[in-house]
Amino acid sequence: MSTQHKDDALLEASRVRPTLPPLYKVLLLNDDFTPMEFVVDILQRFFRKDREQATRIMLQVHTHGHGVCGVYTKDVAATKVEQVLHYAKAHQHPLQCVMEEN
Ligand code: TYC
Repeated sequence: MSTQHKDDALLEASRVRPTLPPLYKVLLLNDDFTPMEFVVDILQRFFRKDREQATRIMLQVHTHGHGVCGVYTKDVAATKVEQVLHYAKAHQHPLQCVMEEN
């Protein structure tokens, strides 16, 4: 198959089936100091979880070391991480939040 033909086929495939943007998980990490109630509040405030979902995720982090708060595009995930770290720092808690490609 000619190079030109392959290029045309690739172009056609991307036109018909546009690729989805990469998604990122936002994770909370466990520590020994941040109060459980503060973590539940974070999950409700920044990740729009109800109290039951927030409590479940907080306990997952507390028990297993990390837990997924949500999955977002890169910019949204980065903003969530920034908001959580800023809010935790303002309240003098060492809570850590990271993002990781899904
Ligand atoms: N391990 C904390 C405690 O016992 C609670 C906690 C949960 C902290 C989740 C951080 O992301 C976290 N107070």
